[in-house]
Amino acid sequence: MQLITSSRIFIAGHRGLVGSAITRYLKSLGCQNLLLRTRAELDLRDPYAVDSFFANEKPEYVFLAAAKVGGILANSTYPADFITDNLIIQTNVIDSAYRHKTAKLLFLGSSCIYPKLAPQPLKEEYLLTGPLEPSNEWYAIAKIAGIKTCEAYRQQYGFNAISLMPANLYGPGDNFDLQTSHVLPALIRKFHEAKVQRQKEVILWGTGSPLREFLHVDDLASATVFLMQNYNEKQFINVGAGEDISIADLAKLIASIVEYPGACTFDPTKPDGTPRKLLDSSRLHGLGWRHSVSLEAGIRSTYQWFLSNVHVS
Ligand code: GFB
Repeated sequence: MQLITSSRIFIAGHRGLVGSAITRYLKSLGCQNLLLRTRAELDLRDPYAVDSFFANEKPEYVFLAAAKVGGILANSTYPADFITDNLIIQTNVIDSAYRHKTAKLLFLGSSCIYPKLAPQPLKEEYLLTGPLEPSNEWYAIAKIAGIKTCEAYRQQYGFNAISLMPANLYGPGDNFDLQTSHVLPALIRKFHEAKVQRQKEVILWGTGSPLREFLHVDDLASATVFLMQNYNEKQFINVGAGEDISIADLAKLIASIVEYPGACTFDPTKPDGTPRKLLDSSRLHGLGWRHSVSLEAGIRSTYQWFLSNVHVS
């Protein structure tokens, strides 16, 4: 069975950064049978509601992009929510998809599943070879459990569930709340507001030395559909852009795009998180997929999205 434009496709989490990008991409391909539910319409933490949704709608393909996500501060402020919500949501959706005969499910993880001090770039086989980064271990444990749930349902039931591990994502639809967001949207907001308010200095967290690999969410969306069409293995697969950048250099790049002329100071009392998490995406490249959005172009378009949708003045 192959995903075609008339397939019944459920995008769990279609209002989030990832789910909205997958929805846009599938619509651009002409998919007409997208099954979309807001949180008010379908609480994915409720196993009975999820089961009844699958029983009634019988999705053929599932993109599992619903998750409790956030940046370094959100992860350490809400550890119970990050582990429990994610475990419950993914278990409900994977189990119902299997029981109601979904043809294929794609689960989304994160590069934080790898050990904090694993060799770089991170190959898929480094999973579970060392201790996790403490600032996001709750989220990482839930995502590792999601990978293993997919593997277990494949092994025991022959259910075609695949998993992707993306680099740090950004793009239109991102969360720009300074308390809960990831670094890239936080810096867009901080530099923009400092420019508008003519502040002389912007304070950023940590030392600026950690390295991060950023992938535009439209590239991730294209990778999810590519793998939905072309990949049917137990082994989860990395999805990255192949390059990383220090937080200090990212700050310089964003400041220049936003045209903020002032200074930028790091507050080392705030956590750095893991020192580096560059993915080795050669397995995916070997299948024929490549990303296409450069970091600079991606930040420029995300800044425009922010100006039109978040900070309209
Ligand atoms: O994106 P981020 O919050 O999470 O932070 P992680 C990345 C780096 O940016 C850290 C620094 O070294 C932060 O200290 N940073 C500097 C800032 N200024 C800021 C700021 O204003 N806001 C934020 N948020 N960071 C996440 C995990 O880790 O990666 C998630 O928490 C997930 O679980 C995600 O896996 C992909 O990259 O450290």
